[in-house]
Amino acid sequence: MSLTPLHKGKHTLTANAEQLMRYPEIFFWGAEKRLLNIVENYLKLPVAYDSLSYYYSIADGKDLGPRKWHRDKEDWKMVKIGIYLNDVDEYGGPFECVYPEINKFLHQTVQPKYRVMKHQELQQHLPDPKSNWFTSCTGSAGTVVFVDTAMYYHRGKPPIAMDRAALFFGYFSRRPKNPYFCGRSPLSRNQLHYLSEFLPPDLYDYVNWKDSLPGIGRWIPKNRLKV
Ligand SMILES: O=C(O)CCC(=O)C(=O)O
Ligand SMILES: [Fe+2]
Repeated sequence: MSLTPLHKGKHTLTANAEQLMRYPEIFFWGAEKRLLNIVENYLKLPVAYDSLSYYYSIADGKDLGPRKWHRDKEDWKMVKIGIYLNDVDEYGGPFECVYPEINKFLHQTVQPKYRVMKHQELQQHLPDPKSNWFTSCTGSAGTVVFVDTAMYYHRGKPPIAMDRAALFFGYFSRRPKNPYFCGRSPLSRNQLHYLSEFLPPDLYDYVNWKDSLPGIGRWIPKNRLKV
């Protein structure tokens, strides 16, 4: 992906549907039964697989978009599986997540709920900003991160030394709290139907979970994540 004039000034580039459809094996990787079982075990509910997003984060140090501390709004609990496509050190935009104790404190104190905060701002909410309050997931290319991005405050640290390429696969329950915030991947429902035809038949409902939403739920338009 190049920095054409169209991309200039953007902190994060994403792959579009056509680019993702060129490599369906990436989508299929996220539909592995072993991964779905891990997610189901955590959610204790039937799982929806919300496909994936590709983020290419430019080393511009800007504290914007998913680089601000936030919680994802799709469901009460969810799982994201992130994979780094290049080595990521502390200057290369590691994924970061607040520790459980502090996260609990933030749930109790931050208003409004789901408030999005720059690093400095979140620090002001902490009882002891100098304490160890988050984990930083540095790792080599191929590192895999499992995280509940709905329950836990998280961010991609703004990269300053090196661009960071990563994939994020999304999972939540089949009856998510906010269908409007689901479907973050650029793939259309038709493309998801098409891809799921190549999967074992018992996986069809994981991918096409929207088909079984009651009422108008399934017609709620996609709220594409803008980064
Ligand atoms: O780019 C990152 O590391 C953060 C991504 C993120 O917030 C998400 O996928 O929910
Ligand atoms: Fe997020």
